[in-house]
Amino acid sequence: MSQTTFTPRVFSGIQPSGGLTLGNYLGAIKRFVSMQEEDFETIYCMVDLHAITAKLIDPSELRHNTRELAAGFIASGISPDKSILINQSQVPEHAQLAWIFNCIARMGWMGRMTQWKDKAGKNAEAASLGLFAYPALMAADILIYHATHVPVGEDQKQHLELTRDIAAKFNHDYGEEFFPITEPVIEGAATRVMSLRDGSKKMSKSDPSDASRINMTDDADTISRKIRKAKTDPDALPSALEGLDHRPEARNLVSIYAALNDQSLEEVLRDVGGQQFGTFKPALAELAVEKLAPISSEMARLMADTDEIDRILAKGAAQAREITAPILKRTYDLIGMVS
Ligand code: AQP
Repeated sequence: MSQTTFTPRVFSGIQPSGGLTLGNYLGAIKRFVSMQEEDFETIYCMVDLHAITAKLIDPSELRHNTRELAAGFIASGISPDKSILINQSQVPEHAQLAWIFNCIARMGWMGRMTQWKDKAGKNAEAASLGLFAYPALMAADILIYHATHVPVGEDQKQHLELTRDIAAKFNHDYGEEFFPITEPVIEGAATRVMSLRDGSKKMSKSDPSDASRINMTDDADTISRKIRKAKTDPDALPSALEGLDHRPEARNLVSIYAALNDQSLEEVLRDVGGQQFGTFKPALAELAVEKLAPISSEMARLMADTDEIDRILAKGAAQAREITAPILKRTYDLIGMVS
């Protein structure tokens, strides 16, 4: 196969399945923002088609979540002038390519996805077909742009590997290096932010306990209270990284501090080693409020006029389709569909 050169292009998305969490912000959005300033075209997406795979959402709530997520992206620093901002269902080529990928991916590949196993739980028979096919739609989201890089949190690593497998199989089956083999970008001090109530569980928007997460819309008092009540152990903080071994809750709070303050874990531990949580938690709460309050107040301002958000998403969809329509057309041609 001939060597193809792809435009350096970033794609990533977040589900409007609830409100944005600190996990989404530190694991994904902070990197989305910085990649805008690098040598990439950047496309960021509210993946509303994914949001209905685990359970159906009240229609007005889904619309609200989607606009609020767009507000969260913009308030965090994603500029509609530098990045293409879209809502997935407004760019139909995502779903069209997903169908093709449903026919490329193998059942065995999908069945091995840990997110499928976690979310379907013991009752896989009752899970939706969409939940099973979720990673094929995610591969389509990425590859319909020929995206070369995808910034994500740790939890999405396996889905990115599947995206690479789908691209490689398509390229092999149709004898052309048509889709790029996309690189995951998993960077930062907090690529896996854990629940504040249980250091072995990921912080998640759909966790039934609101105390387990910091929502990007939480006010200062709520953030402080949640951090004060976060589960910890009785020991003082260590001065070196090895001292966090087997202390998942302590590691989580130190990682959050490091990511919010753009420091490494080692740097934070050098400063706070020896402190009790009674001292460290208020410092973390103060830092979290300082960093998150401007974002939540800008989100509130944007949500006061959702027409502006809708205009941004309509413009983004039009820009996106200039990229996606020719890629879908060429995909159909390669497969042998008459056009
Ligand atoms: N806790 C986390 N730590 C680091 N990164 C995280 N991400 C999510 N949670 C964390 C990253 O955010 C991006 C978007 O994720 P998503 O919302 O589309 O899906 P998710 O990973 O399933 O997130 P949630 O909050 O757990 O949603 P629900 O509860 O609906 O399933 C991804 O890059 C993800 O890695």
